[in-house]
Amino acid sequence: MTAQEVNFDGLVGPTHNYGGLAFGNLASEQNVDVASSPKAAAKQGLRKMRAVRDLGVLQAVLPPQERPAVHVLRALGFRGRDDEVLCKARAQAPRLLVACSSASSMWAANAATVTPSADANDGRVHFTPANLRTNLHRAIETPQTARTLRAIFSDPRHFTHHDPLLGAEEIGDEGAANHTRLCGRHEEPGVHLFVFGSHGFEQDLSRPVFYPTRQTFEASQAVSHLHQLRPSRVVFARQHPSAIDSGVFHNDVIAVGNQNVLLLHEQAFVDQRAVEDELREKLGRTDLRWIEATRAQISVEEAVRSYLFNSQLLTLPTGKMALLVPVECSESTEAWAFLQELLEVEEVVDRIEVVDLRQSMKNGGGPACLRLRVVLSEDELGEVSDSVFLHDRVF
Ligand code: SUG
Repeated sequence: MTAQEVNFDGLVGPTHNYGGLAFGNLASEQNVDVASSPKAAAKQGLRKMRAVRDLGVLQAVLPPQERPAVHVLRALGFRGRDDEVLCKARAQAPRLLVACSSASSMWAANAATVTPSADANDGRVHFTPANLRTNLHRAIETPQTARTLRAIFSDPRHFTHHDPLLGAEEIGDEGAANHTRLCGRHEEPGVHLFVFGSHGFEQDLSRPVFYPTRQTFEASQAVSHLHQLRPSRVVFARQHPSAIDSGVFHNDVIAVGNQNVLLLHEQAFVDQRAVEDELREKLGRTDLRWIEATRAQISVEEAVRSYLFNSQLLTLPTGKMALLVPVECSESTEAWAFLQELLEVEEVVDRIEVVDLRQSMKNGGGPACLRLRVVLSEDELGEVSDSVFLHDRVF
């Protein structure tokens, strides 16, 4: 049976703003208090979804979460009517109100880790909502994300939902932003690349100096166990600490993969050659196309500025691939030159689509951040309500 990837994008909510909430995410730090336009942000997100759909790739929408999260303020002791709770929070704990007002659930790549049925011993699609414990404004997304995913993928014959990992530092989990599945065709068993920033129990010297790590090895390992993935089909890689210190707060800021293709920067991982060798070995007969940008081609800093690797690498109905990149890539000489090479020399992609997501990008959220990939067989797809898919009447 064939399988295909569905992209679930988070819809931008009406409280979208620049709160400077994400330490280590340079765009978030740099744009604090810049005026936002939630309407423009929502339109940009929808246009991006339409571009994906127009490429012939299935596109679905995740609803925004209710914000300001008055229920969180109440749970923290603010009392009264909703308007009173908000006024008191503004007077007594303004930063808390900002955190409770973030529209951050738009970055659906952090919603959960999802693995297809072809890879699990029980033959089901597995979901683990991310605990997002590094930042309060993100951690408060998890309960609603879990409910939303259970509602959309409700048939227990096909879908298994795990509880989020407990919200402790040692098991920080940021979901699919640090997970890439490589395979031949989507329906064939895949190899899972889990990327972590640090070991939860280690006080090691190889941590980044300036910025926090968000994903731990222990969290990635737990998700791989829960999802019943075979150890012979799992690879763990550690993010390069200097990349994290340059603003690579998630792996999807420096690498993107699809099927047998992995695009990445040479400074993505510690011991990068060993990661490549292990992936090749575990992929067996599937020929991995590992395409690495060197520092001479583009610095990590420029990769972060342009979000070159936060692109969406999509399989088209023709079997060829397209890369959907943020407009910032077309403004970067180095990023654009690398893209031309992918198109003309490597011939790994057939076309490049440029999208304007500046509203989200100012918070460090590019095309790949805004989507959660779910690979589904025809039967599984048949169990998902048509109402979550993007239709023309949305525009
Ligand atoms: O968690 N930004 C998000 C961006 C998430 C991007 N996702 C992926 N790379 N997959 C974050 O850092 C900024 C919010 C603010 O500052 O108002 C923020 O949370």
